Amino acid sequence: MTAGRGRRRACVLAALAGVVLLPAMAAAETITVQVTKFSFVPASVTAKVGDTIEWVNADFVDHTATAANKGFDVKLPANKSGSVTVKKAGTFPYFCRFHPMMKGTITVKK
Ligand SMILES: [Cu+2]
Repeated sequence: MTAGRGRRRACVLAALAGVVLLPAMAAAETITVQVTKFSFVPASVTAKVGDTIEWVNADFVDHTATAANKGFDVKLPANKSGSVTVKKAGTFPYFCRFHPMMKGTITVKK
């Protein structure tokens, strides 16, 4: 009888710990990249799986953030923003389809 109650209390404590810890572990961030004067600033960003990369286009022309491996192709109209949520670890070079000299890199860690 007493042993059973003790085990149940341990289960409740474990469940409470899970409730407290999970939101902290799942917290995803948004990393902002400015698109200005035909360049990505900063050109290299580091993110974790689940984070969102947001590009804010401050230029008066359209740009894109297009992965070299075609994993994403985000349109960035003049004075607008666009974003992508990264789901895999790795290094992802990207460029602008309209101005291929515009280049950036997203490094995603687990
Ligand atoms: Cu461009």
